[in-house]
Amino acid sequence: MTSNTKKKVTAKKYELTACRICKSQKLYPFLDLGYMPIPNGFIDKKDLNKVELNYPLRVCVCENCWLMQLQHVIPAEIMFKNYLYVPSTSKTMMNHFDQMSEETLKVAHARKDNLIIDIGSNDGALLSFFKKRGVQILGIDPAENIVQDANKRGIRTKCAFFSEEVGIETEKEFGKAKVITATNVIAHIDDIHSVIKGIKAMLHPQGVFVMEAPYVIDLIDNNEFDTIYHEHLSYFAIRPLIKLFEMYGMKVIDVRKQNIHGGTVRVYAAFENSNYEVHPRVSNFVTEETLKKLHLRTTYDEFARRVKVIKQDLVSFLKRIKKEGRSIIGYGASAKGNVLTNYCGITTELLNFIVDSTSYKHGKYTPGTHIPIFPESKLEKETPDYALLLSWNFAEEIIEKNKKYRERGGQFIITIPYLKIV
Ligand code: DWN
Repeated sequence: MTSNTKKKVTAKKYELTACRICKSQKLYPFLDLGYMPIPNGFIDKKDLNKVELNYPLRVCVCENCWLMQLQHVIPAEIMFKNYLYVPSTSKTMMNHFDQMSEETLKVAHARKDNLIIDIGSNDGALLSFFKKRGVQILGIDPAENIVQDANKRGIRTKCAFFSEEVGIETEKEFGKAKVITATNVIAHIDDIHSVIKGIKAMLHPQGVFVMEAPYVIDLIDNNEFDTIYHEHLSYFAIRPLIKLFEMYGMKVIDVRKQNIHGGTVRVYAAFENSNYEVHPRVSNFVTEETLKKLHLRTTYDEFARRVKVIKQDLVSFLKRIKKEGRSIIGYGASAKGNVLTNYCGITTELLNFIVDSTSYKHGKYTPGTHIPIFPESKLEKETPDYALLLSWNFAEEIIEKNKKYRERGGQFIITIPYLKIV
């Protein structure tokens, strides 16, 4: 393994002193995943010996509104200006976005001349389905490399970090939006109050804002600790989100559970004085969060204890089969996979390489652990004994597409919610 010179970064990152939503200073730290590089900081071969910036990855929970959140904030520019994650390589995600566009247009009673804005639009995967349904579209995303591609493919996209100011200028330029979407992005933004003010500025009085984010109950119940990384500043429950929208004269009108990314909530919000009724499902989520004891420290302490057991079980299993002379690779060069390998100290001493479907990542190396990334086609020619599924959230799709590898005797190692071999 190339020596990974861990440099602890002090400049520019900052430590949270108050809750991102309610500003309470009662923050309870409960899990420390150590210092590690940013989760999508894939490295070119020529840079392998350069010093890598490592940041603390510690989680706390606000004891006032019970928002789970990272204790340190890494500057967004470092993580998102040049971004290597795109959702469109997954059929599961594309089917999900297709269904989401259909559902949101129905909820908002949108017409063809209505504007739909997607915040954090990435490669335009979601907007492409809105465009197919004939409505006007606009993306907003900070990743210069991906925005360029999106515009080339006819997905009109502004390159910017979303904020109140960007919302105001976007409304002036494009008018009010009947639907504003934000999938896996609100959890990534530090100044969440600025974002909500920006959304208010762009939203039609009878419009809906729809956000998707991993659901904290699934994260805790399924031990999804590898979804805790520097990009994800907040880990949402519904109750703190209701409080956030109420601060700005908005209401959560519906919450619908989704199976993607290890368990996600699709949250609909609208202006308090709009025509939308609040669906009874909303209070069911709040009740469930009380039953799951999200308001007690022990819930988080118990989760942290399970994380340590999963790490021990996985590392000892991998070391044992390696000692028996078996070959092991990784499948899916995901951000969560980079957290798992860095937290567990899994390097090329255990995984020979990782295969991935994202062309941007081929030929690069994982941050911190420096494992080489190859196209999935490498598995057509080789049959390693085991593939550690680093993108377990796409287990069904990945296992299905690798029938031949499994017929040749290859087996998948799945770590979440507990270690199992399929
Ligand atoms: O919030 C975020 C989530 C939505 O996506 C972002 N901040 C970053 C990113 O996290 P991730 O990289 O853990 O997400 P995924 O979608 O779990 O990553 C999947 C990885 O697996 C991609 O690199 C593509 C790869 N993959 C593959 O190699 N073969 C995926 C599928 C479905 C496949 O068949």
